Formats: sequence, C-alpha cells, structure tokens
Amino acid sequence: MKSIIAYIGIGSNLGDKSFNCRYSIDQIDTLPGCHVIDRSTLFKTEPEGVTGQPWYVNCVAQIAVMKSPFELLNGLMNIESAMGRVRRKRWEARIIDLDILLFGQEIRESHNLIIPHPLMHERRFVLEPLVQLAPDLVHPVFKLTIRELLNKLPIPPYSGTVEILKEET
Ligand code: A4P
Ligand code: MG
Repeated sequence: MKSIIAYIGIGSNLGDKSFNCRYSIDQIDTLPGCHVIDRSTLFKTEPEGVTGQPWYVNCVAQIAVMKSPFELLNGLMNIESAMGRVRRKRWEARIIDLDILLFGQEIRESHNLIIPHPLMHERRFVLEPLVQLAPDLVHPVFKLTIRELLNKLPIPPYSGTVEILKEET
C-alpha cells in the first residue's frame, strides 16, 4: 500500500494544553501504519465559534499514513479517549481534539467523516500552523494553496487571533 500524506489538526483547551498537543503527536506516531513527519509550532488561539471558553493551544502534524481514512479516524479517536476526553456536547472545552484536515487529495463526505475538514479553510487557528508545513499544498476542493486560503481570511478579530507560543526545547 502506498503511503499518503495527511494533516492532523490538534487542539486542546483544558489541562496542560501544550503538553497535551505534544503528547498526542507522540501517540499518533505509535499508531500502526502512521508515521509523524513534521509538526508546526504551537499557537495560542482565541476560541472560535464559542464564547466563555479558555484559549486553545493548536498545532498541525504532517503524517505519512498506510491505512484508510476510517482506520486513521478510529486511531485518533482512541488516542482522544485514552487521554481522557469525554464527549458530552459538540464544541465543548476539551483535553484534546484530533481532526483529519487533509488526506492526500481525497474528497469524501460520509456522515461520520468529511475530508477535507469542512471548516479548515476559514480557521486561522488551522491555516497559520498548516502554512508552516505546506504553504504550496493545493486544497482539493477550493483549488487554492494553503497560503492563498490564509491570505483570504478576514483580518482578526473576525477570524480569530493566534500567537506563536514560545516552546522549551
Ligand atoms: N468527523 C467528521 N469529519 C471529521 C474529520 N475530518 N476529522 C466526525 C475528525 N472527525 C471528523 O467530532 C465529532 C465527529 O466529527 C466525530 O465523531 C467524527 O466522526 P468531535 O471531535 O467528537 O466533536 P467536536 O470536535 O466538538 O466537533 P467538530 O465538529 O469536530 O468541531 P471542530 O471542528 O473540531 O471545532 N477554536 C480554536 N481557537 N481552536 C480549536 O481547536 N475547535 C473547535 C471545535 C471550535 N473552536 C475552536 C477549536
Ligand atoms: Mg473534532
């Protein structure tokens, strides 16, 4: 099976958020048929679409995958559960959220898996980390590069504020 390059959007706004993001990447690397190639820096980001929640830490991981998108989704959900995520309602504060942003040039819309992630192109907290890894990658639906999508975003605060977090090495 040929390996596909996929991008995972990672977010945490509960507990030690930077640790949670980094730890989840280590866990993704241990999934069978998954290998982490690179990751963006960590960003401190204003919650979008919800009010009254703590700020998030977000980043993006670039991975090589030798499994189907559904198998990958299952693996990611297992990591979320093992890290203690409990789902009560949509968009609530969470220890860790792992979303498949892109899976090669795949386009799919099943009820429990939509690729590319349907909101990625309008979220600064996704595009700022993603542009570090793949500025010239073309979005399979909009046919624009990640850099072009980022440049089209409204100026903050309308599409959220993001700041690069200083990381200890
Ligand atoms: N699902 C469908 N497509 C996908 C995909 N491409 N990747 C389904 C992963 N999952 C996908 O997700 C609900 C269901 O989506 C899953 O069971 C899966 O079958 P969830 O993680 O349980 O719920 P959620 O995260 O609360 O909802 P959703 O719709 O995934 O929300 P988002 O898009 O994750 O947005 N602001 C900042 N600054 N940073 C953030 O990270 N995140 C959100 C949540 C809102 N505001 C934010 C952030
Ligand atoms: Mg999610």
